[in-house]
Amino acid sequence: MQEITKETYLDWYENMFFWRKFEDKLAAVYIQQKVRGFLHLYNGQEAVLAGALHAMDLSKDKMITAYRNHVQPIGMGVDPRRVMAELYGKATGTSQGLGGSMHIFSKEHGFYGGHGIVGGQIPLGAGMAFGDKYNETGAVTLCYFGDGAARQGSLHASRCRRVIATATRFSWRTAASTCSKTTAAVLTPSLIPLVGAGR
Ligand SMILES: Cc1ncc(C[n+]2csc(CCOP(=O)(O)OP(=O)(O)O)c2C)c(N)n1
Repeated sequence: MQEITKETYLDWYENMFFWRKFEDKLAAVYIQQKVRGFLHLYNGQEAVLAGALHAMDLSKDKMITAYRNHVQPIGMGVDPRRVMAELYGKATGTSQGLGGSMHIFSKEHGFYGGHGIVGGQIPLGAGMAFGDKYNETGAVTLCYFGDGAARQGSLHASRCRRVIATATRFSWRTAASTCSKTTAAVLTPSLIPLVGAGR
């Protein structure tokens, strides 16, 4: 990992500030109904992204996440105007305006979405990491999910598959899972039922 210097902190701050402003603007145009459909923001979690990007090798590593996906691709090098165009449903957007808020995608920049099905990105991320391990590229896949998604069978099935693969031939050190523990699954408290289930 690169050294963390004063310039790094300033760089992080500048990026985080830009991402926050970008999403604040989105919230404003959403209220004006210029952006349609759902809009899930990443506000408040920018530091997680700044740190993760610092640890990544952007020439080969990949990222996949859920629907709070507007600023990650920008951090990975996608032109913010293309992300904004996608949200406006324009042909110049990252998915030609067909994906919208939850489906920003840029294979060129190693950003694999943007997924609306809670937990849907987890087995996909595990598969991407497996592909890199299999092809010995040395690349790492970062897979983000919320604590609500942590209850999805897809997480446990992916982990189980990983155990089987490790026991046979492959070691999946290429997959890094990042769980955003906000104690909320959108508006539903995600810890209360978990505590109940543990009794
Ligand atoms: C398979 C599936 N079930 C239910 C939903 C409805 N849903 C959308 S967001 C959400 C909560 C997800 O919570 P979490 O993973 O913690 O992410 P957060 O949005 O809180 O960051 C649910 C249940 C969905 N999109 N997909």
